[in-house]
Amino acid sequence: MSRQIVHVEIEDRVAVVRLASENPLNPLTDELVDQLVAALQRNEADPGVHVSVLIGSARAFAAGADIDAMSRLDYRTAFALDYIGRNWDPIRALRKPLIAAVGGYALGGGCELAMMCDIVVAAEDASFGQPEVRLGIVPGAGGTQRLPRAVGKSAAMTMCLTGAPISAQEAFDLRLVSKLTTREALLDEARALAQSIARHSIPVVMAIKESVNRAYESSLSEGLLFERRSFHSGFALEDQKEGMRAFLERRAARFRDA
Ligand code: CO8
Repeated sequence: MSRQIVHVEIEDRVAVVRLASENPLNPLTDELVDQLVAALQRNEADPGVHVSVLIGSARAFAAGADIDAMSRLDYRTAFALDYIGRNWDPIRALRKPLIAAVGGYALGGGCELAMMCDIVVAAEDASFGQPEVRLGIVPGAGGTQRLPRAVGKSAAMTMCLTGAPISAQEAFDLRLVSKLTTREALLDEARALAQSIARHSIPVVMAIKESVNRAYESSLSEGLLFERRSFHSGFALEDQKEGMRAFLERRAARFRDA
């Protein structure tokens, strides 16, 4: 049996998923990503988990793909085995919210992994970068696609073309990060945010994630139609009745699916 390098703790409907490779820089080896995906898929299937928080080590969220393994890769193998697609695409398919709590390095695939999450919280010591150009490759897990959507073309081009990292403060100013905190408070802040989501009705939370993601995948009119239908279907839920009744009765909602 392989050693466990991804650890999960569940409390109050929030799962904290910790990347804990032997190398504290958390190179994204196949072993690490396979275990990460397995953990996230278990959370997805667990009705006791509403939100996951992904965190790395004291030194790094993740310092990118495993350069040692990539140095031996050829085109035939990369294509035939669907390198990256094979074990990264399932992360994209997750329907429950995933929050990245980034401290230390988030480079290459590490930055891309953070961007695959729904919300990014960062500690002041975090740095984000797409250094692939310095290794003679193109980013391969969304760096050229999610980064411009997050920070705009000019900043994304600068990061991808120079390979130079940006600080947590710069990432916050560019809106790559939505909350900046101290290193000590990183996990507590991310967990508090997760809990404030987890107390809501889970089918509604999942429908909202699905609808926001549509904004990246469709035209405005298609996205608005998708949202409208999702909104209409919400009236079939018991939790809609409870949420509105609770408001009118001036009390806290007791959602069935919270
Ligand atoms: N892969 C493999 N090993 C790594 C990696 C990595 N990404 N990063 C660091 N290491 C290893 C080093 O080789 C070294 O090993 P050893 O102790 O055996 O010599 C050990 O970790 C410590 O590293 P450093 O001595 O370099 O530590 P420093 O504190 O001096 O520097 C840095 C830390 C700045 C993070 C530095 O290690 C670094 O620049 N790392 C590489 C960062 C990088 O280029 N990342 C991008 C990789 S390419 C990529 O991610 C493509 C994305 C594709 C999608 C993802 C698919 C999985």
